[in-house]
Amino acid sequence: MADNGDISRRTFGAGAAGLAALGTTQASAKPARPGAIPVGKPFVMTTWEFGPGANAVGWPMLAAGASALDVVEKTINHVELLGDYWVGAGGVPNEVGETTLDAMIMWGPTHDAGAVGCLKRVKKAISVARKVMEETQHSLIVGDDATRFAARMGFTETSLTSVVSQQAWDKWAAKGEKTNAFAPEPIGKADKLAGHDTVGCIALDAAGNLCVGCSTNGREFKIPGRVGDSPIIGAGAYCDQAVGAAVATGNGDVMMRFLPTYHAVELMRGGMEPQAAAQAAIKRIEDAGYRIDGGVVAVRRDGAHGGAKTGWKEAPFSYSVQTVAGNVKVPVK
Ligand code: SD4
Repeated sequence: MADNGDISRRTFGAGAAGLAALGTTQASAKPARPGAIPVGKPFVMTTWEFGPGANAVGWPMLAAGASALDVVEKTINHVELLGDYWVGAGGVPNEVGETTLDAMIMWGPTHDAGAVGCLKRVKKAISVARKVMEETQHSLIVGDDATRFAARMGFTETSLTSVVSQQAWDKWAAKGEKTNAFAPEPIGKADKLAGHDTVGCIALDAAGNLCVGCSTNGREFKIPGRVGDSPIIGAGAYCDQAVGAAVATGNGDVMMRFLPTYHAVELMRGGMEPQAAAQAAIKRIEDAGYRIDGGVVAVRRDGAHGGAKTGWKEAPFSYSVQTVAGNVKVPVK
């Protein structure tokens, strides 16, 4: 993937002395088409219940002038290290009891992106995804090779198993059932997957640059090697510097077949409001007959936002947006 000339692959993470204490970098990169794109007012949006706490990490960075890239990474790192059962270390095990992670990050000014799929034994998946974006020409690295890449980039290998994930697997394995990944496709009839939580984050910085990221450990008792929608660009997340960004959560095995975040961003490009764009992306999946739990949140670069969901009767899906005016938590109906 090419740099746009404004910022080189290796300088868009360059530090600025004034922000060093925050561990952040300067919001120095210029929009792709200066003049054509309004700068906009900074915001950070994070999905699910993580929202308010995660935005409380990202917003002070933005307010201090940090790059949206740093904000998305650190906001997601916060969630990855919470010990949640669906995101990051200690989360849902696969069929053989191992926790593996998917994550991606995409940077508006260059349209560059980096992702990891089925990452093993490394906690901060979004940070490894950032290294894929910044240090290589690749966009997606998977499996044990993603772990080897992370080690090469200086990340520490550690077990992602926790007492909770071990107990969950022991209980499931004791039943002797086959993973539900072999069940028929959820067409016409709702899937029976356990709850979900993928963290998605979108930020716009003071320089008017947009970034999106997401991180998950995917699906309980998945077949080893399974990679979901989260690290697939345009499926789990997508951004376009001139338009806005979107993130997805839910049954990624189905959702990735529709590239719902790409779809939502393209609809916003055509002038559709964010909420209508998210609804249309979800409707495309429903219209194909799929009955899943899934959600999309779309944020236009001027800060207008909206979300849509399908299914999810039990888990109340929400997202939170923080601006200079404070944090707003929005339930998705
Ligand atoms: C996946 N989409 O791997 C993720 C899981 C998720 O809300 O988002 N759950 O399928």
